[in-house]
Amino acid sequence: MRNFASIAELLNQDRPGYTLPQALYTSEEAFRFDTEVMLKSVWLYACTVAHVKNPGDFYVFEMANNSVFIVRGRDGEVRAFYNTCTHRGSRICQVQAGTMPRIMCPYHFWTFGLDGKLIAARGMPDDFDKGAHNLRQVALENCGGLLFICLADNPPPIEPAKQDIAAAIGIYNMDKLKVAAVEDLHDTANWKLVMENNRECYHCEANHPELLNSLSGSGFGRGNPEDGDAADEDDVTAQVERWKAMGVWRDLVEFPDGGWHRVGRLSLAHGALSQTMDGQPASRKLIWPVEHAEPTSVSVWTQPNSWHHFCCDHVVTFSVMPQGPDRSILRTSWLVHEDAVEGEDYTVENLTHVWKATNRQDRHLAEMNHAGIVTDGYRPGPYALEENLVDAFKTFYVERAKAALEAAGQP
Ligand code: 3BY
Ligand code: FES
Ligand code: FE
Repeated sequence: MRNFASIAELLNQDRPGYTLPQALYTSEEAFRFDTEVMLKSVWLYACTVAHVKNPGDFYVFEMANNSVFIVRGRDGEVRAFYNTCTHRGSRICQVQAGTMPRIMCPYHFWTFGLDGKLIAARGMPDDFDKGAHNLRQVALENCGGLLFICLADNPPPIEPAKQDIAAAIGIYNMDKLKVAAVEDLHDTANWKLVMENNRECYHCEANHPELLNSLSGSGFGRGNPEDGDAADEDDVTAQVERWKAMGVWRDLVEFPDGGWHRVGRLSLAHGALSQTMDGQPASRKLIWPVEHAEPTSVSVWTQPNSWHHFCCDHVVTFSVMPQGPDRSILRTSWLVHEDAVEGEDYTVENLTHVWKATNRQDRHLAEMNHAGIVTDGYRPGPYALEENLVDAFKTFYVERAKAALEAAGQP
């Protein structure tokens, strides 16, 4: 591994309760460190089981120089492989997503089973050992339908977060969903700023008219009477009782024990039943076990690169993929019931409207933030009280970064 002494020094300058030192957001070196060390030591959200619904379906996750594809095998298992051929290293999957009966490298047509085993390689010597040239597998875990990968040789433990996430979203049965729309937004901002922006609603009131139809401010959706949105305390208590009685309640947990997930059931504002412009479900086929819609969503946030909202009728899922010191991709996917028919049960326009608008507003905020941080005048600034989850993200980043350096013998 390269020497990252300068990064270790910057990490030691980090001040609790404040934003990071400038270079950790902006420098080429910090980006190399993030993508070569820090982000390889954690679980990264890639896509859902619905993105690879049938045997042969594949989906590509890209981070800086690394490209990994996720593919469903004939046995129904979902696996992840580096997107590089074991012959002379060509990239294999050339497009974002698709279906293939076998994995075939487009260069010299070495062919692999959907389980990564090399099946055919033309013109090799008699003593060629096919078994020694299977595709290189990447660790993958299925948390209730959300697929996480880890580029470490020895991934960190994923329990108990895995069970906890699965328990929270199991009622939405992701195996029965389909992807209705995907959008990639290219942000001219460091990935950590895209993430920090997601972890607070300090900016929401002034920036997100569409989202505020359904999302109440404080606590990311928990009704707060002072916001004049969701409901008053009594209503929230009554809602919780109702959802408990329906068997869909879920207590909020926030990054327990330095952990990497936050999950909870939240109230939607103004009685909205879904994150849509008119507050009505975007899809007529509900995806939760209750026959009618309720003003609530289960939301999942994971460190360091994802967040997800499970409404009664659809799921929106977000993955941040770092591409350069000031370039990040935000990939958003909208999922509906597999039986929902476009044009009849839902329209993509209505389904995607709120988050397409919100993502553009958030892109602008992250880009503005990055543009200010690169100036000579930037100094780490203090987090507001309601930016506690930005602080949690930053602290996770610093702690995991330090641990990864230490593990590599570079304390
Ligand atoms: O989607 C989210 O989780 C956060 C909450 C509020 C603003 N934001 C985009
Ligand atoms: Fe893949 Fe040659 S590099 S077949
Ligand atoms: Fe926002």
